[in-house]
Amino acid sequence: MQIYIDGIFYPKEEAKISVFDHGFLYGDGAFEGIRAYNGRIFRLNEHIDRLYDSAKAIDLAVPISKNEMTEVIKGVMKKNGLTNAYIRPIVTRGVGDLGLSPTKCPKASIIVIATEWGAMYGDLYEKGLKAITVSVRRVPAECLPPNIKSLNYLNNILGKIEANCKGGDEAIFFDTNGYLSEGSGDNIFIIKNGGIFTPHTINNLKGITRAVCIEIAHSLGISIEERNMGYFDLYTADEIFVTGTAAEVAPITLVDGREIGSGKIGPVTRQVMEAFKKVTESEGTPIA
Ligand code: PXG
Repeated sequence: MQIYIDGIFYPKEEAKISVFDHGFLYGDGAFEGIRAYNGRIFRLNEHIDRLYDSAKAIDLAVPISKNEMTEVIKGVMKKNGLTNAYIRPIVTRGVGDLGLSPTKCPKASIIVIATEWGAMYGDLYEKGLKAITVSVRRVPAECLPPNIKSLNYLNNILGKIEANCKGGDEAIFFDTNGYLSEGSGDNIFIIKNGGIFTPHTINNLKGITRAVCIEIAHSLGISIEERNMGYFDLYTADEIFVTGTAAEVAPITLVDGREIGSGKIGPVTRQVMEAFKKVTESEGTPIA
């Protein structure tokens, strides 16, 4: 595996950053998770736009242009001989001192890792995931906007730990107002009476897979609406699925030990899963 750091490729064992990098010391930086299918990078421009927006929101200047970033990402895929992969571009604040101030970090660093990574939840795409509503709330936008895909995922990880401890495959977060937010690394969709509902993106990450699923719903003629939801909507849903680059479209059949709908993967979820697979197989920015 060859990893890109600031213009140079290093073997995995030698790919290292400074202990004084503020990305390491404080989670001061931004990242993306991107997938490539059959030699094409899925929704690459959207991921690059979100990476640069995350960086902009924390006043971090990415030292290369978006076009250059595109070429770097394609280059990492080529260098590693990959056609199907998970790609992780990272922009860190760079090397500074032990103080918090980013003014002490003259230059941001860019790291790109790409690796083969199949279906994240294995056989659960057929069995359904068990989800747990966690007591830790999603960080509110007035503290840290969930739309910054920052290097600090402790809020998400605390939820994942709680879900793991309680025997769940994924966490479901509420926000501090009690509204449904998202999973630890995915957006959430609820199906009720044939319609699909998903929370507004004020309290969750504006997921790129989420956007694809909204497009899919429109193309299938299924009604889709953004709205505030709570526990009631979750427990009385006919079907639930979560979406993310890593998770793709994953069905949730049990929440807090309660069966959702029939307790089996529902027809709308199946339709969206199939359509999503078709989209990933037919689109994307070619590597070559
Ligand atoms: N919400 C959060 C908090 C995320 O981190 C998504 C939603 C889905 O967004 P996309 O654009 O990918 O559809 C994410 C995705 C993991 C993992 O291991 C997930 C993400 C990042 C890193 C790891 O599940 N982000």
